[in-house]
Amino acid sequence: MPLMTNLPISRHWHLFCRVIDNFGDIGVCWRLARQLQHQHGQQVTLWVDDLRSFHALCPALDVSVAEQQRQGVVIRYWAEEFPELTPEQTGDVVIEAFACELPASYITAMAQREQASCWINLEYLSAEDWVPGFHLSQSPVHNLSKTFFFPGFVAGTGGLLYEPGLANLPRQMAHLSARQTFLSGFGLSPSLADCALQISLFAYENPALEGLLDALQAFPRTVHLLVPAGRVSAGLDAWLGENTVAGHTYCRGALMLSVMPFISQPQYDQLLAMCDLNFVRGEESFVRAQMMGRPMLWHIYRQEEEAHLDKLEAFLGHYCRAGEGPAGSRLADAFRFWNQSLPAAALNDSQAQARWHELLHQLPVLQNHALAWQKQLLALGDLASNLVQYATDKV
Ligand code: TRH
Repeated sequence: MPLMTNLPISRHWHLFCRVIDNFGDIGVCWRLARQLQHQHGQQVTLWVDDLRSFHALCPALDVSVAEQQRQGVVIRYWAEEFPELTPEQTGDVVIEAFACELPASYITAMAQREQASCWINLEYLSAEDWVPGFHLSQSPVHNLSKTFFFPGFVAGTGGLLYEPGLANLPRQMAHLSARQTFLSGFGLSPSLADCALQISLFAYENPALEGLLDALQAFPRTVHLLVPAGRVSAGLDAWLGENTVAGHTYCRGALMLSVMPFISQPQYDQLLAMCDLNFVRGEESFVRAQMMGRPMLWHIYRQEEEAHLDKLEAFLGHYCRAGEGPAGSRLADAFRFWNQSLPAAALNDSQAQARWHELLHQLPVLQNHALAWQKQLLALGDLASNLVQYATDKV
């Protein structure tokens, strides 16, 4: 019997990524590029304007080389001066990530193709109600049409970015020996045997950090907090009263705090998978924790005029449904507190500490909730497959 394959016909995909700040833009694009290649057999070129940020997620990248191949994906440095491409050299499918605006010469070349490219603007993730209404909307540009493709949490959106097998990672990291081996790779050998909980922390600068650390220090059981170096590091140093160094563990009361370097994307996945609770941020780490079925608390990317708070509430409206009663509303309040939308003044220090402790005691319930939520998201199909299905129908 011939081997049946569901792979669609291989097209040439060009992904364009401008790194605005942090790691989310390239984090999404790099993951999508790999998935299109590995899972869907597509030929992928990723144009990116910041190889240094990319290198943090993918240490195998050579930042001094303008064109290279990594994990089956062609990576090209998107310099200010864009090379002249012939129409045939443009992509069959062209994705501009997060409205990054393609080079004018590239659009001109695309417009001269015999068979029109499928041109897609991949949008930022939002749980707001208007998203399904705008998903797959079209905008005419010259003689071309651009499609707005929205990831999302509900039917009628493009779903979320995750690959098959991701949900199995927590099981693989559940064994003590797997976690110890992982940590020893970063020079860390804390005593995990007596540790009740492991928590990862990835966040922006956050005024609520001090209260969280106070609460962990005072927790009745040992908590292991793992922190990749980054924007939260200064807050840790201030609280600890010393300059933290990656590869070291600091003990304060019940808190065992291990500092890690900024790790590669697959290693970060392992970290999320092994923790009982993950503090995540932005877009990509936020989605990873959800698609692994792990409890998480989100530090949302701040926007002008507090626009991010509407996005936070829209997400909480789905994630912490009213039907879940007081537990759901307490969980929503924890998100609000972490994002300062529930003002710190609303809770005094001991109330805030009691809330954190309550949340930690609730983790088994939150774990069940995370799995139920993951199941709901899985039903939407994954973003890369949804994109392939949409685009390959067109080209
Ligand atoms: O870095 P982020 O805050 O990214 C973004 C950007 O700021 C973007 O402009 C903004 O629009 C968006 O947020 C909302 O957070 P995010 O999205 O979680 O991306 C982080 C990436 O870094 C993700 O792919 C996981 C990865 N990562 C590692 O590879 N190693 C690490 O050690 C850590 C902590 C993260």
